[in-house]
Amino acid sequence: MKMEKQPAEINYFFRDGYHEFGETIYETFQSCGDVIVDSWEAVVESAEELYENARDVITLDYEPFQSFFRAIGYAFVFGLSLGRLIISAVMTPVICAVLSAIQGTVLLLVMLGFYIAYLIVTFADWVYRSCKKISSGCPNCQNKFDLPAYVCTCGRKHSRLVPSAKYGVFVRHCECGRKLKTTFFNGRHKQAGQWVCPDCGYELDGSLQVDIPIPVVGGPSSGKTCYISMAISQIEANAESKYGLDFSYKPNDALGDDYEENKQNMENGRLPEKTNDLRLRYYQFYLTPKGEKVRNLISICDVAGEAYERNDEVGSQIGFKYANAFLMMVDPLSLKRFREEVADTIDLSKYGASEKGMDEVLDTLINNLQNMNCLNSKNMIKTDVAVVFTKCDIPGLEEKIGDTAVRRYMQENDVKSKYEACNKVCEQFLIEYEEDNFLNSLKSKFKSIQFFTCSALGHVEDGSDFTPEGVEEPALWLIDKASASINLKNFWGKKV
Ligand SMILES: Nc1nc2c(ncn2[C@@H]2O[C@H](COP(=O)(O)OP(=O)(O)OP(=O)(O)O)[C@@H](O)[C@H]2O)c(=O)[nH]1
Ligand SMILES: [Mg+2]
Ligand SMILES: [Zn+2]
Ligand SMILES: [Zn+2]
Repeated sequence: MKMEKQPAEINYFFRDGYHEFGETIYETFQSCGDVIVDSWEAVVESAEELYENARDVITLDYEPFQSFFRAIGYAFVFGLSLGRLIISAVMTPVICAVLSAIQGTVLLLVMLGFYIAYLIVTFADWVYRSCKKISSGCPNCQNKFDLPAYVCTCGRKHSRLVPSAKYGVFVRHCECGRKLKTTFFNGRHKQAGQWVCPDCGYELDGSLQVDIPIPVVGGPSSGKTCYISMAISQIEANAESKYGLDFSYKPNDALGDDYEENKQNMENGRLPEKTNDLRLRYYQFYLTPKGEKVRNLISICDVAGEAYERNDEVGSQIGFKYANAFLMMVDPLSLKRFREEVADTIDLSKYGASEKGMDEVLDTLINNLQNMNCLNSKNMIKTDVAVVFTKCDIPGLEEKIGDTAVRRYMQENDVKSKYEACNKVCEQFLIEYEEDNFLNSLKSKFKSIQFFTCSALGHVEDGSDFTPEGVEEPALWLIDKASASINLKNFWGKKV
């Protein structure tokens, strides 16, 4: 792969090496040519003198006696010059060629050394990155890449600060003269300077990290924002004590970050505002096992539910394509039959009942993912999905899909895993309320799905504190699946 031009000095062997090599050969052969020319001239000159003197001797025209001795002298000079010509015409080129060949070989060996070092370092870098799943994403333009672009303290942008045979394997010199480290191993990410998105220039964190974007999918008022705020604050509260993970929220000012505000509001029993943004809004936090150097940067992405009513809106957002997993929010009240059943007993507006059918939301998502080439050879989407029934504080739901229902199913069917039972119970619920379409699409299109039930609030808004139930589990399940370093198998009772 050819690297675009970097604002760095070209490695000596690339810039001067070739040039100097050529120059030396040229000079060597040129001086060799000079010797031949000189010798030739001497031969011609002595031959002429010899001829003239010999002629004088023969014709006895002019000082025949002296001419005779001069002729002998010139014959001698002629012999010497001829010898020199023969030697310089035959031997010098051979010597020049041998010297050049030696020089060329040495240069070639050094270059080869560079290439081998380059290949080894690049390969090691790749292995390390692949094993750790190192990647970065941009919460502004939603792109994903293996490495952000580096901006030197002088302002010059190095789009690929990686080992290169041309600019340097371990280090390169910026045009400003600064020495820049180019690999994970020697602290590339620790040096002064800035890391930015290679596409939009948005400032990013250049530390070693694994980018895990998880869009939250659901129609308008399905409970996405309540869930996200509550799930992140629950993970924040329990990360260390319960899961032994380090949590650190990363405020994101690409599109404005209202996590703190939502959290505060919800802690005081108030609801977050309706989301108006049709673009994915990334709520980002680091979640990493203690002592692990490569941090996971989790992005839970919210969007106004209306986005799922518009194909073009989802289709224009590359973030969906790069999603590691999806959190599918299902408001039980969006199941038409269920909504009709409970309409007489509860005040639907208090629950912010979502009227948008989940099958339509899912269709929009699947169509767009198909267009984005996210299908594998079996025509399935390679992404894990957590299907989360939210608002499970709705009266009567506990009996149908809540813990009570799950426990009962486990007892009656001798099922050991509560997750397996939860899947069965939720599937039955969907079938009972005629949502077969939604269920079939889910099961046929995604690599793996797991159902969850939760309540972000615990009860309708009444001024009292909210009491979330089961909100962190679905998010952590997906994070565990996506992250190489996080392992919560003890919590699930199996490896996910
Ligand atoms: N009882 C109860 N109501 C909830 C729960 N979660 C959400 N709601 C209600 O549902 C409404 C909508 O929730 P949001 O989180 O704003 O929904 P959203 O999916 O973000 O909606 P958009 O921003 O319009 O896409 C809230 O105002 C609450 O009234 C819950 O766990 N229990
Ligand atoms: Mg919202
Ligand atoms: Zn510089
Ligand atoms: Zn960007």
